[in-house]
Amino acid sequence: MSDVQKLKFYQKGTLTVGNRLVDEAERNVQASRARSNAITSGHRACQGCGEALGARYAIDAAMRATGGQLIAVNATGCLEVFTTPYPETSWQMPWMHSLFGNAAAVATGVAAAMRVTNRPGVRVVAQGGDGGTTDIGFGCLSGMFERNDDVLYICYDNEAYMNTGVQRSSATPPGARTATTMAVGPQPGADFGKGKNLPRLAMAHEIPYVATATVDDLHDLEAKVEHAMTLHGARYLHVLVPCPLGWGSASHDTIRLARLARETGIFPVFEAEHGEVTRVTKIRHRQPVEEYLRPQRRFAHLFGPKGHTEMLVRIQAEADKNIRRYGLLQDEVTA
Ligand SMILES: Cc1ncc(C[n+]2csc(CCOP(=O)(O)OP(=O)(O)O)c2C)c(N)n1
Ligand code: SF4
Repeated sequence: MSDVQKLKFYQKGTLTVGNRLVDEAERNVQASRARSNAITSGHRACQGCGEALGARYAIDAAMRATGGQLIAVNATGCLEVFTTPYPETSWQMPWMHSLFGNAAAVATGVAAAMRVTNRPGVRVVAQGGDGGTTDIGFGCLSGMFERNDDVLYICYDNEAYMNTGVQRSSATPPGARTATTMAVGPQPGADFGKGKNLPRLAMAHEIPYVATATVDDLHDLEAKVEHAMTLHGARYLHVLVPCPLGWGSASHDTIRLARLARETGIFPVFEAEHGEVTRVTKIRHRQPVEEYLRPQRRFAHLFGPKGHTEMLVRIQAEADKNIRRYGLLQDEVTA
């Protein structure tokens, strides 16, 4: 069988091509003890991908917090696809691909395996997109919360099923155009009054720690991951990660949009312990929602002469509700 191609899993060796083009002796492998980045260069995310940025900072922070004693379980989705095109991987850590909907259950199993094999120092992170988390994976996640399994679950929320062509998820905001919520009819885009607020659903389970973050404040994201790794039991981190492809935004606007989501009140940033909000990130320069919506083509139908002012008013009202609910303005007391 001399014509059978020998395949091994290699980490990518250069920025632009895979390790397959490098001599075998020069290839670097996955399990380097000297690794410094959980996701190394060479992955295939779109330019300006908020998910790649968020995952890199979150997992690196978890690696630091655990002295590298970390296993990651990854639901199917963009993050999994752009980091692990067979037979290559960008992960420089023990990393498992679960099914689309069962990352929380697989992570529970990994944590149990560490416990019964007497390796309590090895910690577990599960991660997935909003579709894998709020829709198909929600049952497994709720079970993980209810059992208080020792897992940090991180949802990278780009507000749609991006990997399969931008279909609506239950985290897609009202008014947003996706492949399944077209910009047609009297009220174009995704419906109002539908969808799930996962951070609040996680809080309802009264688990030890729930937090939200965005990729505009990476120190805050890192601090929340590090804090989460000091705790045991079920923990949930919901990170808003703009997606240039699905949002129709410029690659260089990823950080700006994440900041505007926070500064408009559309995405409240807070921490909660055992079901109670303990800290919020105040809005320093409050912005109207138009500032956030306008640079995104998924909301283009709301603007212009044939726009939908009444929908903008409703979206502003939702942001205002968040501001009141969490006390997001500088002079307000924490909710
Ligand atoms: C049971 C099942 N149904 C559908 C799919 C196809 N699928 C793979 S990834 C994906 C969308 C992932 O969306 P999300 O979880 O939001 O992550 P993103 O790609 O946006 O980061 C879908 C529908 C699948 N892999 N398994
Ligand atoms: S489609 Fe969106 S989430 Fe997926 S790699 Fe591109 S920018 Fe990132």
